[in-house]
Amino acid sequence: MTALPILPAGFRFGASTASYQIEGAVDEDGRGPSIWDTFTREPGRIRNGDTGDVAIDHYHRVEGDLDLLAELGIHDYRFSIAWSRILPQGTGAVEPRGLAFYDRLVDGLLARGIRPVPTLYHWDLPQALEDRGGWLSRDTAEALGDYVGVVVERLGDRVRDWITLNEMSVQTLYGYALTDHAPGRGLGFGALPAAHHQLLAHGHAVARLREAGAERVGVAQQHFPVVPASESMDDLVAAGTFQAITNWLFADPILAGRYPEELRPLIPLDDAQLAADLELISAPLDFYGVNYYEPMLVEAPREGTDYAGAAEVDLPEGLPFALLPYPSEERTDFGWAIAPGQLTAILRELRERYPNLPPVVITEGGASFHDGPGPDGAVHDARRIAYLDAHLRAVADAVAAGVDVRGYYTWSAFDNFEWAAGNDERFGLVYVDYATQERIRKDSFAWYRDVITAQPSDR
Ligand code: IFM
Repeated sequence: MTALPILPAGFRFGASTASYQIEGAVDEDGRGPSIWDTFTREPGRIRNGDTGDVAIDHYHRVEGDLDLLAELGIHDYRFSIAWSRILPQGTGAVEPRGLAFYDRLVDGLLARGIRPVPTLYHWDLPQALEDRGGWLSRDTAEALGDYVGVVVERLGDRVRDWITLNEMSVQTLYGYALTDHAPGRGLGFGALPAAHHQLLAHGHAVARLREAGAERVGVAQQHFPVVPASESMDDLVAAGTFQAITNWLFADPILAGRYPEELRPLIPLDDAQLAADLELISAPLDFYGVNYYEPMLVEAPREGTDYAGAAEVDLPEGLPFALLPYPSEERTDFGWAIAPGQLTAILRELRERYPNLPPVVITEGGASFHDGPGPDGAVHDARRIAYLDAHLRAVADAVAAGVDVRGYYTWSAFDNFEWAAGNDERFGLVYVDYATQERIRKDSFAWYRDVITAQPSDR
């Protein structure tokens, strides 16, 4: 493998995590329950019945974990704030012990020379808000704005970079349209209000952050490149529809102030209200976060074909598109296609679609490989190194093609609770033994550190 660096001076390397996936301590210091506490307690929802009750116990091991991040040498650490630690009921009384935890985390990062990049919402909606309608209710968008106001008042003197929401498309699709993620509603197209209200929440969050003088504000969006299974008109139309639902439904309102035309009739708002909402939603951003994992292969459903289990997302029958596994010689241990060229492709597509695209940060990229400690006690994860190397080169290709990409954050710093897949899927640069909570640096940890060290800095 040729040595990196291949990215422009000042390019920022980071690592990402999220509160419910690492913190544990779900009943401590006044934290209120979130939809994931409820969901993980429902039988059959999560592989092996795993939960985030303890996860990697980061809440209690924060100092040691921060030392590991410092050793890794990352410029930026993206973590998320658990809404129900700050406002246990989602609105109303503030829990000072929750704020104190993130205060310590931010101070600990700054003391180690790492820039904190908090995500304000990464799927762990307070259960009290779900009980009042969750993301189907417009009030939840306003409640998020108020919560953001509380957080920025406390941390805004030290935090300069903020991410509003994580992957609203995934929460809408898996949590509201299907039943794979919390809250597991299974509403099909009835999930669309959840999309609009998360977008609106993003708009409220940006407004609150701007009022408080935040320097850099962005959002983290999952972008699945959508590839038609053939050049036939039917497949092109099917892929276009799926593309609109997974990508443009969430990116167009933010980056272009409109909904994709074909989806507008499904948004139950009159024109005046929609225009006002879109104005808020499309307030300019300082960066646009792209989370990239794999492409989707889409075709027009063929009569008599059973698509159940064909791709990793099982869609209900009767839709105008069907998902197939993306053809790839290499797959992660989670079964996801490894296709770095598709990262370059989606970045170029974003730049072409949005003339006002702000600088991009890859806010997540990584792979689950199940490697564990060998006889020598070390974790030799050569496949993760190859994966990251290829994806960094794909980013460099996008930069060479004129896309302004400013950073890459790997998912994830540590192995963690992978939602419906539980603890088996391991995305970390640091291996975590869930029985003992021992942390073991994987080979990719040293590799990433060396890449960062070799990167010309303009800091
Ligand atoms: O673990 C998740 C993360 O929470 C959101 N983006 C995708 C990751 C891997 O599935």
